[in-house]
Amino acid sequence: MQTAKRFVSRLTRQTLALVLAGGRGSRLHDLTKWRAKPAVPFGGKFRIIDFPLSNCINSGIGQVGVITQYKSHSLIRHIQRGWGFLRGELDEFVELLPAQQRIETSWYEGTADAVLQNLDIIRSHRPEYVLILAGDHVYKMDYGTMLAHHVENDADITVGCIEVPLDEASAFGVMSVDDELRVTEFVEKPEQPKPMPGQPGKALASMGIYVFSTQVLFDELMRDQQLDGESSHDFGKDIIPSVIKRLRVVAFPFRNPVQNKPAYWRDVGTIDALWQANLELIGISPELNLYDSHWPIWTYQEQLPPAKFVFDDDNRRGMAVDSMVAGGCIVSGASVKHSLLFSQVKVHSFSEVSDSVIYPDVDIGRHCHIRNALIDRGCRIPEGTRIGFDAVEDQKRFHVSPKGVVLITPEMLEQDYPHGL
Ligand code: ADQ
Ligand code: ADP
Repeated sequence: MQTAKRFVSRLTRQTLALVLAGGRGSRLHDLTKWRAKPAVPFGGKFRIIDFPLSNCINSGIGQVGVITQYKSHSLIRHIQRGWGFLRGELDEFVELLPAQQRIETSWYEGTADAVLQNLDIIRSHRPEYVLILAGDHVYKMDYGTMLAHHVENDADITVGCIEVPLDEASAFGVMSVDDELRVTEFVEKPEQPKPMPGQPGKALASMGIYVFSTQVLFDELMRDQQLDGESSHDFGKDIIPSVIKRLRVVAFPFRNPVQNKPAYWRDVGTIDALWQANLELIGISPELNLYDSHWPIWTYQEQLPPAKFVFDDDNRRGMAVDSMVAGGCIVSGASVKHSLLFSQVKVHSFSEVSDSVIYPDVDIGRHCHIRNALIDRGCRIPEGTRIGFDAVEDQKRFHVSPKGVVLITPEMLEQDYPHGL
């Protein structure tokens, strides 16, 4: 046991993690108009990127680069404020690697190009392994196990994978493996994904996370660079499919060892998925447990006073049930049900909020009735507003998702962004 632990901790110390955090996440509509998807708030006090970053730290990987591109201001600020606690003198860091046009003049193209642009920085850290991660997935995973799998299987590249329903599989890289988990086929976003043998309703999807032995990464990036015009310089589209026959590419199935089923992993890429994944956290034993002290999710948060639930001047109760409420919130003479309130949300008298996700600094005026909503940071909901009761009305001002979640942003309310940034 001790030997196994030492083996893994040696591997994690020899690893540089690169979190790709530049994607636009366009299916999140106006939520990603001003911020990159990894900066989208999640879980009451976190941003999505806190999950892969916390996974790194909890796995013992202290060397982390975050590659940013699209609308990175909010993301950069979050990381600078929240992730500066690592010990530089112990060679631990979370380093920001913005698009710097380090090579030639190109802006980052695909994900492989984003890594190539930072090759000199990667080289300077002299890692044995490079762990490529996506900045926009919510899950808790011990990357040490994946690294051990990579080394024990003598792999050149290891691809994290998870079973997904066949009808959702065309959103992913879909792979086939042999009995020893060697990847025999990899098709990026196939129109007709192949089911897993013996499991007609499932496909094996790539999680878009990879362990590369460092020299293999360098060789393949250089090879891909030569293919200008024929390659979009993307790991999923170009690099992985092109190396299956030449190199030893191994799959690492991400499973929950205790329950022996695929582990919790969400690409909260749509308004519906984001709303649902947030509300799922409220249940008594959600699949994603944020209260697990063995796997803390780190983040930046201002120092805030406790949430309070108060009687208003007319002795009307302020309450929240079946809900999660972050610091600095005040619910006064209003009722909140099955909802998630991020920090500093105010709900005023006579209002009712249910089945909703409310991002930080939102003010809900008196006599509002709100359900099935996702309200973006800083919105001031005017007195008497009704949301979630009449889709035709809602659609005139807001965005209504296919499953009927109403997305509201300050712009839709014709309000300025409030915190003067
Ligand atoms: P997608 O998620 O569609 O598929 P992509 O949009 O390239 O792939 O995003 C991958 C990650 O890289 C995201 O975290 C994104 O934010 C980031 N990113 C994208 N372009 C970037 C750039 N130029 N600079 C920096 N960061 C960038 C991938 C794989 C699939 C796999 C799914 C799993 O290609 O095979 O199934 O992830 O979600
Ligand atoms: P924050 O980190 O404060 O949550 P956001 O992620 O909400 O910031 O937004 C990212 C950046 O976009 C911030 O700098 C914010 O000021 C800016 N922004 C957001 N909405 C608007 C808007 N409607 N007009 C101009 N700038 C905006």
